[in-house]
Amino acid sequence: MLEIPKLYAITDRDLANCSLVEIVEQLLAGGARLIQLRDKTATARELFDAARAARVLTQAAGGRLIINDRVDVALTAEADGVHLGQGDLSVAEAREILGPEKIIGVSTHNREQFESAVASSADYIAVGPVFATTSKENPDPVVGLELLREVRSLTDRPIVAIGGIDRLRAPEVLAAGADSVAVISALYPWPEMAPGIFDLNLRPEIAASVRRFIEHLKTEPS
Ligand code: TZP
Ligand code: MG
Repeated sequence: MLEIPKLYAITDRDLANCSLVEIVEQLLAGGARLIQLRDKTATARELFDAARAARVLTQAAGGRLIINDRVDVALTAEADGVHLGQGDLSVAEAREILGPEKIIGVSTHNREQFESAVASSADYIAVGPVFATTSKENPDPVVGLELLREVRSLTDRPIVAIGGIDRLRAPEVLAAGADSVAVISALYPWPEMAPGIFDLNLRPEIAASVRRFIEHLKTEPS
């Protein structure tokens, strides 16, 4: 069974205002050990180059690197695994390509999709959006904590909650049955803080915000 940290950190180049590799560097510096390389606008070439560099960094830190969407990039860059959406290759197809050792995660947005994921060889199953999110184009309807509570009894495999989770909400999400929270915007929280802030070097802020998130998860009962 996959051992999964409580925080699953996801890259966002638009929010971070720096390169994917710089983001990974900061996520690791903040203590994240499970990182998803997600960039919907990168070419395969760009994603591959970033994945190769990010893999060196994650390995050195004892972390794991998961590639969003692209099984080909995950395979070629020798990442630790891939995260699949409902529109990507199926878990079975990805498993055939990646083999038994790689981590395969899959997003689900309702009970039916969750049950299909349970029947697959997915190593973890993501559920969301738990809350409203602005980090995904055309997100599925919000599933709330109810779906998490409902599906918890269907599997022993790790459940990852995603969508609108900040550090204050994370404990209730874990209490509802999630093993881990996948987070984008709460790790890059400054656009609301001050206009023009993108002129500053915000990279250390990413690490600080990851650190705060992890510390909060340690102190809160879940
Ligand atoms: N899938 C469901 S919600 C979501 C994805 C990729 C975005 C999560 O981002 P945020 O900013 O933590 O809501
Ligand atoms: Mg996808």
